[in-house]
Parts: sequence; structure tokens; C-alpha cells
Amino acid sequence: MTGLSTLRQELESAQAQALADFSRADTPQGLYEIRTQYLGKKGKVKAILKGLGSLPPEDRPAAGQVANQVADALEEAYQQRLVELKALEARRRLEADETDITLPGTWSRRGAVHPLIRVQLEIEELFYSMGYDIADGPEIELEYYNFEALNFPPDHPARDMQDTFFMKSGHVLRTHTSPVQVRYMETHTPPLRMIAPGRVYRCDSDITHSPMFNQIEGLVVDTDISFRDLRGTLEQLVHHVFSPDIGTRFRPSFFPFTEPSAEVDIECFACHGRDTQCRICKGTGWIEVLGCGMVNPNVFRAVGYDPETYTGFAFGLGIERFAMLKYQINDIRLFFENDIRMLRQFR
Ligand code: 2NM
Repeated sequence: MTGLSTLRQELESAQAQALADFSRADTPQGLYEIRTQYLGKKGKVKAILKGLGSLPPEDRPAAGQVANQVADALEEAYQQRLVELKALEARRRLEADETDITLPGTWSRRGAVHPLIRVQLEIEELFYSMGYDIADGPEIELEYYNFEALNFPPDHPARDMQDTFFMKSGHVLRTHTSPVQVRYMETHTPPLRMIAPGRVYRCDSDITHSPMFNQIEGLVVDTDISFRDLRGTLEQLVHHVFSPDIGTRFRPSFFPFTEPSAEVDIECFACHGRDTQCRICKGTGWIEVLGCGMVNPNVFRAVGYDPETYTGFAFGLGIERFAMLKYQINDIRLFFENDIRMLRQFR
């Protein structure tokens, strides 16, 4: 037997042994250690190749070729077994894992949009769609913007300490959002269409009055705005927020900043005028929801508009009142107590 065939036998038996060892390995790490025992620098295949030097020179290329074939076969067997072992390991991990993917998931709690914000957004969307600007301004306001510029005489009852929060600085907490409209007119020229939503303050507190509440006031100014424009606009508003089949009624009224002025009633959606004891309309068949009118020429003068050139309409509403009617909420304080049982009903 030549040295060459001895070498070949040694290599082939090392290969058979390695393959057997590979198939016994049961982890990727264990498999890698076995691979090192054969193919590493101090491994069995390398040790056998040390004998190559003692072969006759003409046998060396053939021996080298056998050695390379064995090394390639072992490397391929190693990679194959590695894939198997990784899959096995992944399956073991899944089986040992406590996560049961068939269990129902955990739900995150969904919040709700507060009813006041809901009504405010609904009204903003309507007016925004009709080309109105949405403006705001300070809640701590100069008496000038809250009263004088709006044609309130110095002795008007609304200016009384009993209705208005006066501050030591001489400012007031705004009692309506109309000052935003005065400021808006000072900085814009007609034609203009705008609404002013926001918090307002009055010394008043019972089940339908809160010392802080929310208003939306609207203002349109152009060269030929009429009371019919006002009626059409407010009918749109009532139909949008309440119902398209609800009727409206305009009653003469008085406000310092408008002339003529009106209050807007809607048909009682609870009893349709048929219940003389109705708690919502008090048996009248009508519910008051808005104040409005044609802008008083004195207001235009205060902001430097020529009342001979311009006419305009304005209106004001309480968001709480709208929301109480729309969602049948009988106590205004429910809006501000943040009782989760109330808010949940608006999800
Ligand atoms: C209302 C009723 C009637 C109103 C008037 C103005 C302004 F600034 F243009 F003169 N803003 N809002 C107005 C008119 C408000 O609330 C019940």
C-alpha cells in the first residue's frame, strides 16, 4: 500500500466520522465545535495533511486533491446540519415560550371628544366651509373692547360688578367674544366673514349658568348685507347642528351692538308644541338658542368703518346651551366635572 492510499483512507475515515459526529450535534454551538475538531487549524484533517510532506513528490497533487474534496464535503455537510439545527432551535424556543398567540389581545382604552368641543367643531366646520375665518383673542380684555367699542353706554347693567369680573389692573374677563370681532375689524377691511369661538366669563352660577362658559359669535360685513342674509345663515346653522327639518322663529329683541336685534327660537324637538307641561320649551313649543342683529353703526364708527358704505350682521350663541339641548344634558356643571361616566357616553 502506497503512502498515498493510506492518506486517502485516513481522510475518508475522518470524513465518515465527522459526518456521524455532525448528525449527533444538537445545537449550533456544539456543531461548530465539532467542525473545529476536523477543519480547524489544529483539527484532524490538518493533522493528516501533515503526512503529505513524506509522500513521493509525484503523489502529492493527488493527495492534495483528496484533502480538498474532503474539506469541501465536510464544509457542505456542516452548513446543511447548521440550517437543520437552527430550525430545531427556533421550534424549541416557540414551544417553550409562554406566549399563547391564540389568546385574545389586550385593548387600549379609547378616549372621547368632549361634547362642548364636538359642538364647537361642528359649528366651525360649517362656517369654515362657507368661507368664514376663525379668529381668537385675549380672555383678559380692556373695558374698551368689551364695552365701549360695542356701543355699551357707561351705565349699562351688563357693566355692573354683579355681571362682570373686574380685575385690579382695570381689565375685565371678557363677558362675550365680541371684543375679538372689534379687534378683527380694526385689522381687516371688508368684505369679511369670521367667527370667534372661545371662553367667556360672567358672575353667574346655577344649573344652567357657569361663571365660565363658551361662546361662538359670528360677523359678516360687506357693502350690502341684509337681514335676509342673517336669517338664511342662521337657519343653515340650526339645520346643521340640530336637524334640517326644524323650524326657526325670529323675535325682536335688543342688544347695544346691533340694530335691529332679534332672538332666534327653534321648534321644540321634544314635544313639537303638543305638551303644555314640556320641560324643555315650557309649553311654548319654541326654544331660544341665539341672539343676533344688524351691526349698529356706532360699532362701525368705533373701528373706523364708514356706516354709509358698509352693513353687516352679527350673532352670538352659547356652546353649552347648544350641547345641553342637542345631547339632553340638564346640568351645565356636568361639562366641567370631567366624570368619566359622562365622557364615556361620547365615544
Ligand atoms: C350677540 C347678539 C347680537 C355681536 C355683535 C358683534 C359685533 F362685534 F360685531 F358688534 N359681535 N357679536 C352679537 C350680536 C352677539 O350675542 C348674543
